[in-house]
Order: sequence, then structure tokens, then C-alpha cells
Amino acid sequence: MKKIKKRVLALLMGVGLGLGAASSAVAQQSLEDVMKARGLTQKDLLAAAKTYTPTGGRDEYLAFSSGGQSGHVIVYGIPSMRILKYIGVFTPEPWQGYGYDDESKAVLAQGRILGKDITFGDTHHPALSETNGDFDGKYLFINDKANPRVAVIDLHDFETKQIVVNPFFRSEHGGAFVTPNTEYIMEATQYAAPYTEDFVPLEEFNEKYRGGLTYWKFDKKKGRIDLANSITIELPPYSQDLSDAGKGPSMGWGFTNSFCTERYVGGIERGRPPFEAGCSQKDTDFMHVTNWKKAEELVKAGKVKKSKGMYLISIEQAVKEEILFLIPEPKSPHGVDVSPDGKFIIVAGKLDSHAWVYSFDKIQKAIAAKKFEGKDAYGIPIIKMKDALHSQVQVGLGPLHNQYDAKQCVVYTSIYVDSKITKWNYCEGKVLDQINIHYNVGHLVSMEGETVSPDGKYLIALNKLSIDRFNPVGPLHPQNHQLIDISGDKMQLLYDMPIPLGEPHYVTAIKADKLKPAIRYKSGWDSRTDKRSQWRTRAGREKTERSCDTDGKCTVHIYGTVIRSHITPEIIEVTEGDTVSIHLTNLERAQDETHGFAMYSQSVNLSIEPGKTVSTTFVADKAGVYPYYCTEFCSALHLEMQGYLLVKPKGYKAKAGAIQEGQQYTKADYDKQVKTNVDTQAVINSVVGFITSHNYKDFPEVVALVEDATEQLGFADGAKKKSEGYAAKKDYQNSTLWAGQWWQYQVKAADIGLRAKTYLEEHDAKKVAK
Ligand code: K7E
Ligand code: CUA
Repeated sequence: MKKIKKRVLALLMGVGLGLGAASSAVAQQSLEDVMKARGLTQKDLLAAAKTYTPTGGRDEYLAFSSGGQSGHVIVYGIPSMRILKYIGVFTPEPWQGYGYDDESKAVLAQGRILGKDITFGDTHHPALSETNGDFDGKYLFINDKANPRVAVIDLHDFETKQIVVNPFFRSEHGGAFVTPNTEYIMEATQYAAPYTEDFVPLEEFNEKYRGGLTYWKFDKKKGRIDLANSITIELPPYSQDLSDAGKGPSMGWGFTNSFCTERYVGGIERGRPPFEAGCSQKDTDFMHVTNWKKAEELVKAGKVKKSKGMYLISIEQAVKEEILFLIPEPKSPHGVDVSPDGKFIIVAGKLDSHAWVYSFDKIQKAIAAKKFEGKDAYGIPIIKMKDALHSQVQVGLGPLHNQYDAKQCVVYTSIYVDSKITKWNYCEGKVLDQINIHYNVGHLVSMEGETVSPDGKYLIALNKLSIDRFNPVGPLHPQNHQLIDISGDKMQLLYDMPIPLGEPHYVTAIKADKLKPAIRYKSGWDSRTDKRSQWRTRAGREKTERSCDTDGKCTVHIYGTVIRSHITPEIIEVTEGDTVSIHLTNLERAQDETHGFAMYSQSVNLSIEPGKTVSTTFVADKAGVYPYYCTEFCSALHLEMQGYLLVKPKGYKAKAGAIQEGQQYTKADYDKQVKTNVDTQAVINSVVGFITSHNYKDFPEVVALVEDATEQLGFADGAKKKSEGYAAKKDYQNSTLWAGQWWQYQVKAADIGLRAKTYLEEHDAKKVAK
């Protein structure tokens, strides 16, 4: 205690730590010295200069990466490649309390399948919401391949708000892809399965197994997917793969790849050739062309029946209404990507060395003229490849995905087998440049490359293998994202970033200034439903309510608060067998003042950001003592942010007598504490003097800090009055303790004031006449 006081006071007095000497020693080292010592070339230095972001610096773009098997989303900055956040989506994430508080458990519960909790997701493709074909920075969607689900993340707070389960599919891959005004989110199956929940033998694969494509309706006002107005188009049991939505002239249409149009069913253990052989026999597979605008009109005209809560268009109806067509595409294709102007669709065939460029105009002409080469086994008209193709370009062995540049007609294709990126011109069919990748690149992403106006600038290769790029950490290697400068004619590799969290199939990158995330919640906010929480409470209104039903089952609701640095209540008493619901509201208004809440043996960890109200509910089924505490180091007295849940045995009779303090205080103790407080106040006043004598109002960050400090000083004043009240009654025990609390608030105010002072100094604030 004494030591802390001394240290804080030393800081307040501005005692230096001798950093000046150390920094001058660093300055004596020249750039050449460092290059020599670390074996760096001029090229390395240039790359470093293009990515290095000095302290306090910001990134130009933010990337949202799939977290693969982790079921999360990873957020990082470009070009610094610094990871900023993992967002819990399909999987619990304790730091955010995701899956540990009642509110987020309800979100995860939306993703239950066949009555089971699914606490894992295989995330593949994140997609940002769009307005007029451009990213608007409002929402992010991501799919789960293992369980056919799509999640909605609100970029106002970077939290998962909704999970929807596809009622027809048993797996999916072709999601999430949005239409140009986020009217719909596309999600296509991968492995065909019956639409019914019963057993269907594989002998009936062709007749009863089905693929499909769901257009999930997005309600932009509510920020939620609207199942009741979503549309599923039944598709043949081909393995549908990725999708993309048309734009510009192709607005209203969607494009979905497929593989295994052979409809082969394996059985290696029965002596049958495996799936991989049977699914790659034909020279071509099918691109599915769907007209969602027309499907929507059919729905509006009342022509589409509902099934499992949404609209379902059968293959038969889709053919009859001319909203579904097929076009042959290169064998076992992967990416399908619509050009920024909406005129071309590029498909890369994994088992081919070509990228195929289709012309939307030609596709439309063939449809208008009803010029088809025939029908597939399900009666779907097939447009002749030659009638739809613009060109075929040799880009390398095993092309997978495509991303567009800001430069006209320029596209980048990931070449998996050759471990390369190929830059080429799709209008003229000409390869422009190639760069080696380490190794086996899957997806690639350029800045806003999926929109009507790509920014170019950077490209990231998302590699399947990292092999020798990093320090070895055991047989399971990190993933490798490689940053490439594409601003010039030649691509330049800038940086390798290891990602230690699942296979990040796809990334989408947005201009950072389009995002406007909140700093705090409105007070008493349930962030998962985006409404004021029914469990919120305010300072001084904390309460405990216990109610029992006729069977004698009791529930205790605790309406509590957290603020630097105490949890109210600090002592909770319940009886064995009670259901306990603790609801905590963070009263802080200051930036970054999150408190946590963890408790012994209950698997509870809450993250309570400023303004938020979160709850945890459990049955106190065993009598005992359960300490709880704050898990965020929120102030110097953070360790003291603690409390006890006391679970009393049934029928327990309280013992007589009060809680005995370990220390007894006298008038001398009281006087000493008051003197410290008076001295501290003098220092605070000098810091306040410094701040107010400068143009601090020109710095919103400092204004916020000053507001916070003022609030702390208000609390200090309250404690001071209590302390003086007890002193007047000569109760030096309570007067000393409250004087201590008064000092705690002063320390917090001083801490904040110093942060404000440092900020002003670092930003060369001007002195102003008062
Ligand atoms: Cu891994 Cu888009 Cu799922 Cu390709 S996907 S690599
Ligand atoms: Cu709140 Cu530590």
C-alpha cells in the first residue's frame, strides 16, 4: 500500500526514469549498422518502410479474415499486418465473454442443429455489406461449411449478432456472398444430401439427394437476416461450390460453380474407386446461372410455396420460370468472380491451367434466343460453352481464385500447384506478371477487390502451407499470409504474416475510414439484441431479488454494477440450490475501461465493456465459498476488484457478531491519510492547471479524459464527505477507510490527468492565455 502511494506520487511529481540516456545510445547506431547486423538488403529496407507503422500509427485498410476451423473471424490491419481482434462467431471466445454470458449464449443457441449445441464452425468466406456495389462498412457475414450456417456481425461493435441455420442443407461452401445492395446473402451447398431429415440410401442419390442455393434476405433496418423472406432454389446433386453475385449489367443474377457433376458416390472400402477419381472424370462441370430478381418477383406474385419457414423453388419451377441455367466450365473449378463492371465472370479450374472468361452479354443473348445445347438429367437448359465464353487464358497449373485490380481489365489469379500469383489482362487475354508464393496459395485478396471500384494497392496471398517460413513450432504449422505490393507493374513481396488460428480460407479488405465503430455502449445495453437490457441498473440502485415458486425452487437476481475498481455487490449470499443470475452493468464512460468477471468453478467469464450489461446464470448447487474478481487490469487497485459468493447450506443459521477487520485505525491514521489526500490534491490541481492552460478542447481524446477525471473527482468528493462524517462522530475506523477510498478515486483521477498531460505534450498543444 505504502509503496503504491510512493510510486504514484513519484509519477505525479514527474520524476524521470532516466530514459533520455538510453534513447541517445540507440540513436548512435546507424541504419547501415542495423542492416549489417541483421543481414538486410536495400530491398528488405524498402519493404520494411512500406509496412512499418510507427507507434500510434493507423492502417489504411482493415482485413477481415476467416478463422477457419477456429470458427472465428480475425481482424488485422494492412499494410502493418498487425492483428487487432479475433471475433467469436461460431465458437465460444472467452476474452469477449462470447459463449460465457447469457446474452451471447443465446446467439450461439440460434446455431443449434438437431437439438445439439454446435460449438465449432469451419468458417470460409467473409463478406462485407454493400451499397451500390461498394463496401459500406456496416455488416460482415461469414459462412460455416461443416454446418450449413451464416452469421451476421455488426461492425458498429464487431460482435456476432445472429446465426441462421439452413433448414435444407447438410453442408455448404458457396457463402457468404452479397448482392450489390445487400438485398441477399448467397449460400450454396457443397455435399448433396436429402432435403428431408430421414434416412435415404445412396442408391437413391440421383432422385432424392439435392444441392441448392439459398438467397438469405437481409433486413438492413434491423441488421438481421429475415428467414421468412429468404429464397432457396433447389439444385441437382452436384457439389455446388463458390458463388458470386452479378452487378451493373448482370445485377439481379448469381453465378455458382460446381464440381462432381458426375454425381459419383465413392466407397473405397467397398472396392469402389474413391470420390476423387469418380468426381473428376468429365472434362467439364457446370456453372449455375440463377436469376434472383425474377425469383423475388415470383415470390411477390405469390407463386412460390413456403417450406421450413422460407420460400422454396423446385428445379421444375426454376426451369419453367427461366431462372436457372447451366454452362459448362473447366473441370473441378473453384473460384467464380464477377468483374467490377459486371460484364465478365472469371472461373478458374483447379485441374486445368486456364482461367475461363465468360461474357454476361453472350450468356444473355443465348438465353434470349433459347439457344441451348441440351438439358441435364434434371431438365435444366445448358448454354453452349462456346456461346458464353469470351476467352481462355493459360495462367498456370491449378488456378483457384481471382481478384480484381483498380487498373482496367487487370486481375490476379492464385495458382495453387505452381505456388504463384499470376497478374493478367482479361480483356486481351494476356499474362502480365508472376510472383512466387510460399506455398500453395489458396484465396487471394486485393483491396476492395470484390466491389465495383477496387482500390488495387495491396494483394494478400493466403497460403495453404508455410513449411519453412517461420521458426518451427511443432508439426502443426502456422498459416502464412503474404503481403504483396501491386501498385507498380511488377508485384513485390513485402511481408510474411503467420496466423496461428485455423485455415483462413478467405479475407476481405475495406478502407479503414469506412468503418465507424463505437467507443462505448449506451448505458445498460444488451449488445446482442441491440436494445436496453431489462437487467440494467444504475449507480446506487444495485439490488438483489429472491423469489421462490410453489415447489420451493428459488431464483436470485442480482442487479450489480462495475466501475474502477469495485464490483457492487461485493458479497452475495444465496442458499444451496438457488438459481443465481448475476447481471452486471459497466458504469464507465471512459474509453477502453472494460471490466471482467470470473468466478471459481462456474466456468464464468464476462467481458463488460463501458455501458454494457451482461448476465450469467447458474445453479448454486453446492454450499461453499466462491471468490469472484475482475479479469481486466483496470486500475492500480484492480487486484482488489473482488468479491465473495457465499452459498449457505439449507437451513443455515447465521452466527452472531460482525465482520472483524484485521486492522484497527486511530485518529493518527486518519490524519495521516487526510494529509496524503491533501498533498495529492495539490498535484492533481497542478496537472489540471497544465491541461486547462493549453488548448485541450481541440483534442477530443483529451476532452474525454478530462470528463472521466472529473467524474472520478466527483466520486472522491463523495467518499471525502463520508470520511468526514465518521470523523465527526470519532469513528476513526470508518473515517480512515473512507479516506482511503477518497484517495483511491484521486489516484484514478491523477492517472487519467497524467495521460491527458502526456497526450498534450506529445501533440505539441499550444499554451493559451486564461
Ligand atoms: Cu478454401 Cu474459398 Cu473454402 Cu478456396 S476455399 S482455397
Ligand atoms: Cu475492473 Cu480490474
